[in-house]
Amino acid sequence: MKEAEVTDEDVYMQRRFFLRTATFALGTSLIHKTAWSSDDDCNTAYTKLGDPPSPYAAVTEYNNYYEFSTNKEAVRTLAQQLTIQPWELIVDGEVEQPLRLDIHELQQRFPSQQRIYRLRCVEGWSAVLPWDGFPLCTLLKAARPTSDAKYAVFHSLHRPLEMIGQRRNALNWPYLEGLSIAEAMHPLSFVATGFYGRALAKQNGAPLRIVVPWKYGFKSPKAVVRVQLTQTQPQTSWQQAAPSEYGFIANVNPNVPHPRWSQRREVRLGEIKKRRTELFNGYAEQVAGLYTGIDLSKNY
Ligand SMILES: Nc1nc2c(c(=O)[nH]1)N[C@H]1C(S)=C(S)[C@@H](COP(=O)(O)O)O[C@H]1N2
Ligand SMILES: [Mo]
Repeated sequence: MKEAEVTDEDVYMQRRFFLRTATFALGTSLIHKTAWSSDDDCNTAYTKLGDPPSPYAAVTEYNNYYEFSTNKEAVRTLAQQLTIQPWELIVDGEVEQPLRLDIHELQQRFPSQQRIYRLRCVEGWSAVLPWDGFPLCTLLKAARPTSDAKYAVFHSLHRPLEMIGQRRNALNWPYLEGLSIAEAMHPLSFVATGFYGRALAKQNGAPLRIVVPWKYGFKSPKAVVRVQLTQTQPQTSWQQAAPSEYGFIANVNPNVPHPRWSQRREVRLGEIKKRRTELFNGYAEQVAGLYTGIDLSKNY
Protein backbone atom coordinates (compact mmCIF):
# COMPACT_ATOMS: atom_id res chain seq x y z
CA MET A 1 0.00 0.00 0.00
CA LYS A 2 1.26 3.49 -0.82
CA GLU A 3 2.03 6.03 1.90
CA ALA A 4 -0.62 8.44 0.63
CA GLU A 5 -3.34 5.82 0.77
CA VAL A 6 -2.51 5.00 4.36
CA THR A 7 -2.75 8.63 5.43
CA ASP A 8 -6.06 9.09 3.63
CA GLU A 9 -7.46 6.03 5.26
CA ASP A 10 -6.34 7.15 8.73
CA VAL A 11 -8.03 10.51 8.33
CA TYR A 12 -11.15 8.83 7.01
CA MET A 13 -11.23 6.43 9.93
CA GLN A 14 -10.75 9.16 12.50
CA ARG A 15 -13.65 11.08 11.01
CA ARG A 16 -15.84 8.00 11.13
CA PHE A 17 -14.79 7.46 14.72
CA PHE A 18 -15.74 10.96 15.86
CA LEU A 19 -19.13 10.73 14.17
CA ARG A 20 -19.70 7.48 15.96
CA THR A 21 -18.63 8.62 19.44
CA ALA A 22 -21.04 11.54 19.08
CA THR A 23 -23.93 9.09 18.54
CA PHE A 24 -22.68 6.87 21.38
CA ALA A 25 -22.75 9.76 23.84
CA LEU A 26 -26.29 10.60 22.82
CA GLY A 27 -27.41 6.99 22.99
CA THR A 28 -25.90 5.98 26.31
CA SER A 29 -27.58 8.71 28.34
CA LEU A 30 -30.94 7.17 27.50
CA ILE A 31 -30.03 3.60 28.37
CA HIS A 32 -31.51 1.74 31.31
CA LYS A 33 -29.25 -1.10 32.28
CA THR A 34 -31.03 -4.42 32.60
CA ALA A 35 -29.18 -7.71 32.71
CA TRP A 36 -28.90 -9.14 29.19
CA SER A 37 -32.42 -8.16 28.22
CA SER A 38 -31.95 -5.44 25.63
CA ASP A 39 -29.23 -4.83 23.09
CA ASP A 40 -28.43 -1.33 24.32
CA ASP A 41 -25.81 -2.30 26.87
CA CYS A 42 -23.84 -4.21 24.23
CA ASN A 43 -22.41 -0.90 23.05
CA THR A 44 -21.54 0.98 26.21
CA ALA A 45 -17.90 0.22 27.00
CA TYR A 46 -16.05 1.19 23.85
CA THR A 47 -13.65 4.08 23.85
CA LYS A 48 -10.66 4.24 21.55
CA LEU A 49 -7.36 4.06 23.44
CA GLY A 50 -5.72 6.56 21.13
CA ASP A 51 -2.98 4.60 19.42
CA PRO A 52 -3.07 4.59 15.62
CA PRO A 53 -3.91 1.43 13.64
CA SER A 54 -0.92 -0.65 12.54
CA PRO A 55 -0.03 -0.48 8.85
CA TYR A 56 -2.28 -2.82 6.84
CA ALA A 57 0.76 -4.55 5.33
CA ALA A 58 2.21 -5.32 8.78
CA VAL A 59 -0.89 -7.13 10.07
CA THR A 60 -1.51 -9.10 6.87
CA GLU A 61 2.04 -10.37 6.33
CA TYR A 62 2.82 -11.73 9.79
CA ASN A 63 0.14 -14.01 11.24
CA ASN A 64 -0.52 -16.79 13.70
CA TYR A 65 -2.88 -19.28 12.07
CA TYR A 66 -1.80 -22.86 12.74
CA GLU A 67 -4.50 -24.30 10.45
CA PHE A 68 -2.21 -23.17 7.63
CA SER A 69 1.29 -23.02 9.03
CA THR A 70 3.34 -22.34 12.14
CA ASN A 71 5.47 -20.09 9.93
CA LYS A 72 4.06 -16.57 10.35
CA GLU A 73 5.22 -15.36 6.95
CA ALA A 74 3.82 -18.40 5.13
CA VAL A 75 0.25 -18.01 6.45
CA ARG A 76 -0.65 -15.15 4.11
CA THR A 77 -0.06 -17.21 0.96
CA LEU A 78 -1.41 -20.54 2.24
CA ALA A 79 -4.61 -19.01 3.63
CA GLN A 80 -5.70 -17.90 0.14
CA GLN A 81 -6.68 -21.56 -0.47
CA LEU A 82 -9.62 -21.23 1.91
CA THR A 83 -13.12 -21.04 0.41
CA ILE A 84 -15.11 -18.57 2.49
CA GLN A 85 -18.35 -18.70 0.50
CA PRO A 86 -20.78 -20.08 1.43
CA TRP A 87 -20.25 -19.66 5.18
CA GLU A 88 -22.68 -20.44 7.96
CA LEU A 89 -22.47 -19.59 11.62
CA ILE A 90 -24.33 -21.72 14.15
CA VAL A 91 -25.24 -20.53 17.64
CA ASP A 92 -26.47 -23.44 19.73
CA GLY A 93 -26.25 -25.25 23.06
CA GLU A 94 -27.76 -23.56 26.10
CA VAL A 95 -29.98 -21.18 24.12
CA GLU A 96 -33.74 -20.87 23.69
CA GLN A 97 -33.41 -19.86 20.06
CA PRO A 98 -30.65 -21.68 18.17
CA LEU A 99 -29.43 -19.72 15.15
CA ARG A 100 -28.07 -20.86 11.81
CA LEU A 101 -27.17 -17.84 9.76
CA ASP A 102 -25.44 -17.35 6.46
CA ILE A 103 -22.67 -14.74 6.66
CA HIS A 104 -24.71 -12.31 4.54
CA GLU A 105 -27.82 -12.73 6.70
CA LEU A 106 -25.63 -12.15 9.70
CA GLN A 107 -24.25 -8.91 8.32
CA GLN A 108 -27.75 -7.67 7.46
CA ARG A 109 -29.18 -8.53 10.83
CA PHE A 110 -26.32 -7.06 12.85
CA PRO A 111 -25.24 -3.71 11.41
CA SER A 112 -21.53 -3.09 11.23
CA GLN A 113 -19.63 -0.68 13.46
CA GLN A 114 -15.93 0.02 13.82
CA ARG A 115 -13.77 -0.82 16.85
CA ILE A 116 -10.09 0.05 16.97
CA TYR A 117 -8.57 -2.54 19.30
CA ARG A 118 -5.14 -3.59 20.49
CA LEU A 119 -4.09 -7.19 19.90
CA ARG A 120 -1.32 -8.61 22.12
CA CYS A 121 0.07 -12.01 21.22
CA VAL A 122 1.32 -14.11 24.13
CA GLU A 123 4.63 -14.33 22.22
CA GLY A 124 5.38 -10.64 22.78
CA TRP A 125 4.32 -8.88 19.57
CA SER A 126 1.27 -6.68 19.22
CA ALA A 127 -0.77 -4.61 16.78
CA VAL A 128 -3.68 -2.17 16.65
CA LEU A 129 -6.49 -3.17 14.31
CA PRO A 130 -9.56 -1.25 13.14
CA TRP A 131 -12.19 -4.00 13.06
CA ASP A 132 -15.61 -3.83 11.44
CA GLY A 133 -18.34 -6.00 12.92
CA PHE A 134 -20.74 -6.10 15.85
CA PRO A 135 -20.67 -6.90 19.57
CA LEU A 136 -20.77 -10.62 20.37
CA CYS A 137 -23.35 -9.67 23.02
CA THR A 138 -25.95 -8.75 20.37
CA LEU A 139 -25.49 -12.11 18.62
CA LEU A 140 -25.80 -14.07 21.87
CA LYS A 141 -28.87 -12.14 22.97
CA ALA A 142 -30.55 -12.97 19.67
CA ALA A 143 -30.18 -16.66 20.60
CA ARG A 144 -31.53 -16.03 24.13
CA PRO A 145 -29.08 -17.82 26.46
CA THR A 146 -30.70 -20.04 29.11
CA SER A 147 -29.82 -19.62 32.79
CA ASP A 148 -27.57 -22.70 32.39
CA ALA A 149 -25.32 -20.95 29.85
CA LYS A 150 -22.06 -20.48 31.74
CA TYR A 151 -19.53 -20.50 28.89
CA ALA A 152 -19.31 -19.58 25.22
CA VAL A 153 -17.27 -22.06 23.17
CA PHE A 154 -15.94 -21.05 19.76
CA HIS A 155 -15.33 -23.68 17.11
CA SER A 156 -13.12 -22.73 14.19
CA LEU A 157 -13.42 -24.46 10.82
CA HIS A 158 -12.02 -27.97 10.33
CA ARG A 159 -11.26 -28.47 6.64
CA PRO A 160 -7.89 -30.18 6.11
CA LEU A 161 -8.44 -30.24 2.35
CA GLU A 162 -7.93 -26.47 2.30
CA MET A 163 -6.26 -25.86 5.65
CA ILE A 164 -3.05 -27.73 5.06
CA GLY A 165 -1.72 -27.15 8.57
CA GLN A 166 -4.56 -29.39 9.80
CA ARG A 167 -2.90 -32.39 8.17
CA ARG A 168 -0.51 -32.26 11.11
CA ASN A 169 -1.34 -32.27 14.81
CA ALA A 170 0.27 -28.95 15.69
CA LEU A 171 -2.90 -28.45 17.78
CA ASN A 172 -6.03 -30.52 18.36
CA TRP A 173 -8.48 -29.60 15.59
CA PRO A 174 -10.77 -27.84 15.30
CA TYR A 175 -9.18 -24.84 17.00
CA LEU A 176 -11.30 -24.47 20.12
CA GLU A 177 -11.53 -21.41 22.35
CA GLY A 178 -13.88 -20.15 25.00
CA LEU A 179 -14.95 -17.42 27.40
CA SER A 180 -17.09 -17.30 30.52
CA ILE A 181 -20.58 -16.07 29.68
CA ALA A 182 -19.87 -12.77 31.49
CA GLU A 183 -16.76 -12.22 29.36
CA ALA A 184 -18.63 -13.16 26.19
CA MET A 185 -21.47 -10.75 27.05
CA HIS A 186 -19.04 -7.94 27.86
CA PRO A 187 -19.57 -5.10 25.40
CA LEU A 188 -15.91 -5.18 24.28
CA SER A 189 -16.14 -8.78 22.99
CA PHE A 190 -16.62 -8.46 19.26
CA VAL A 191 -17.49 -10.40 16.11
CA ALA A 192 -15.29 -9.10 13.28
CA THR A 193 -16.29 -9.54 9.65
CA GLY A 194 -14.04 -6.81 8.23
CA PHE A 195 -11.11 -4.54 9.03
CA TYR A 196 -9.60 -1.30 7.72
CA GLY A 197 -13.02 -0.56 6.18
CA ARG A 198 -12.75 -3.54 3.85
CA ALA A 199 -13.31 -7.30 3.89
CA LEU A 200 -11.36 -9.28 6.44
CA ALA A 201 -8.27 -10.87 4.89
CA LYS A 202 -8.23 -14.66 4.90
CA GLN A 203 -5.00 -14.75 6.92
CA ASN A 204 -6.68 -12.65 9.62
CA GLY A 205 -9.68 -14.96 10.00
CA ALA A 206 -12.14 -14.25 7.17
CA PRO A 207 -15.01 -14.33 6.92
CA LEU A 208 -15.71 -14.20 10.66
CA ARG A 209 -13.61 -14.02 13.76
CA ILE A 210 -14.06 -13.34 17.47
CA VAL A 211 -11.98 -10.50 18.96
CA VAL A 212 -11.36 -10.16 22.69
CA PRO A 213 -8.93 -7.25 23.10
CA TRP A 214 -7.98 -7.62 26.80
CA LYS A 215 -6.83 -11.22 26.41
CA TYR A 216 -3.84 -12.77 24.67
CA GLY A 217 -4.30 -13.13 20.92
CA PHE A 218 -4.95 -16.87 21.01
CA LYS A 219 -8.32 -16.07 22.67
CA SER A 220 -9.42 -14.34 19.42
CA PRO A 221 -10.24 -17.33 17.17
CA LYS A 222 -10.36 -17.08 13.38
CA ALA A 223 -12.73 -18.66 10.85
CA VAL A 224 -15.40 -19.39 13.45
CA VAL A 225 -18.34 -21.61 12.39
CA ARG A 226 -20.02 -22.33 15.70
CA VAL A 227 -20.66 -20.56 18.98
CA GLN A 228 -21.85 -23.09 21.52
CA LEU A 229 -23.13 -22.07 24.94
CA THR A 230 -22.34 -24.67 27.59
CA GLN A 231 -22.71 -25.36 31.31
CA THR A 232 -19.13 -26.51 31.70
CA GLN A 233 -15.77 -24.94 30.90
CA PRO A 234 -14.27 -26.37 27.71
CA GLN A 235 -10.71 -27.62 27.27
CA THR A 236 -9.30 -25.21 24.70
CA SER A 237 -6.81 -26.24 22.01
CA TRP A 238 -3.99 -24.31 23.64
CA GLN A 239 -4.75 -25.70 27.10
CA GLN A 240 -4.62 -29.18 25.64
CA ALA A 241 -1.34 -28.46 23.88
CA ALA A 242 0.44 -26.95 26.90
CA PRO A 243 -1.68 -26.76 30.09
CA SER A 244 1.12 -25.29 32.19
CA GLU A 245 1.68 -22.42 29.73
CA TYR A 246 -1.75 -21.40 28.44
CA GLY A 247 -4.63 -20.96 30.84
CA PHE A 248 -8.32 -20.53 30.12
CA ILE A 249 -8.49 -16.91 31.30
CA ALA A 250 -5.33 -15.66 29.53
CA ASN A 251 -5.81 -11.97 30.31
CA VAL A 252 -2.94 -9.80 29.13
CA ASN A 253 -0.90 -9.34 32.29
CA PRO A 254 2.66 -7.91 32.45
CA ASN A 255 3.02 -9.16 36.05
CA VAL A 256 2.61 -12.85 35.26
CA PRO A 257 5.48 -14.15 33.15
CA HIS A 258 5.00 -16.94 30.66
CA PRO A 259 6.97 -19.95 32.02
CA ARG A 260 9.57 -19.37 29.30
CA TRP A 261 9.66 -15.55 28.93
CA SER A 262 8.66 -12.25 30.54
CA GLN A 263 5.41 -10.52 29.54
CA ARG A 264 6.54 -7.04 30.64
CA ARG A 265 7.14 -5.64 27.19
CA GLU A 266 5.96 -6.04 23.63
CA VAL A 267 6.87 -4.87 20.17
CA ARG A 268 4.23 -3.48 17.84
CA LEU A 269 4.31 -4.85 14.29
CA GLY A 270 6.04 -2.27 12.13
CA GLU A 271 7.98 -0.79 15.08
CA ILE A 272 11.42 -1.49 16.53
CA LYS A 273 11.40 -0.05 20.03
CA LYS A 274 9.66 -2.14 22.66
CA ARG A 275 6.84 -0.69 24.74
CA ARG A 276 5.43 -1.65 28.13
CA THR A 277 2.61 -4.16 28.17
CA GLU A 278 -0.40 -2.91 30.10
CA LEU A 279 -2.61 -4.89 32.47
CA PHE A 280 -5.67 -6.13 30.55
CA ASN A 281 -3.92 -4.72 27.46
CA GLY A 282 -5.00 -1.21 28.51
CA TYR A 283 -8.69 -2.08 29.01
CA ALA A 284 -8.58 -2.36 32.83
CA GLU A 285 -11.14 0.39 33.34
CA GLN A 286 -13.71 -1.54 31.32
CA VAL A 287 -12.97 -5.16 32.28
CA ALA A 288 -11.23 -5.31 35.70
CA GLY A 289 -14.65 -5.65 37.34
CA LEU A 290 -15.07 -9.06 35.73
CA TYR A 291 -12.24 -10.41 37.88
CA THR A 292 -12.82 -8.97 41.36
CA GLY A 293 -11.84 -11.56 43.96
CA ILE A 294 -9.93 -13.65 41.44
CA ASP A 295 -6.17 -14.09 41.95
CA LEU A 296 -4.85 -13.32 38.47
CA SER A 297 -1.39 -14.66 39.28
CA LYS A 298 -2.93 -18.11 39.77
CA ASN A 299 -5.71 -17.81 37.21
CA TYR A 300 -3.71 -16.96 34.10
N1 LIG B 1 -8.36 -20.47 14.25
C1 LIG B 1 -7.27 -19.88 14.74
N2 LIG B 1 -7.41 -18.68 15.35
C2 LIG B 1 -6.32 -18.05 15.84
C3 LIG B 1 -5.04 -18.64 15.76
C4 LIG B 1 -4.91 -19.90 15.11
O1 LIG B 1 -3.83 -20.49 14.99
N3 LIG B 1 -6.06 -20.47 14.60
N4 LIG B 1 -3.95 -17.99 16.32
C5 LIG B 1 -4.24 -17.04 17.41
C6 LIG B 1 -3.10 -16.26 17.82
S1 LIG B 1 -1.91 -17.06 18.72
C7 LIG B 1 -2.99 -14.90 17.58
S2 LIG B 1 -1.74 -14.00 18.23
C8 LIG B 1 -3.95 -14.21 16.70
C9 LIG B 1 -3.22 -13.51 15.58
O2 LIG B 1 -4.12 -12.76 14.81
P1 LIG B 1 -3.61 -12.04 13.50
O3 LIG B 1 -2.83 -13.00 12.69
O4 LIG B 1 -4.86 -11.56 12.81
O5 LIG B 1 -2.75 -10.88 13.94
O6 LIG B 1 -4.93 -15.11 16.15
C10 LIG B 1 -5.39 -16.10 17.04
N5 LIG B 1 -6.48 -16.82 16.43
MO1 LIG C 1 -0.63 -15.41 19.73
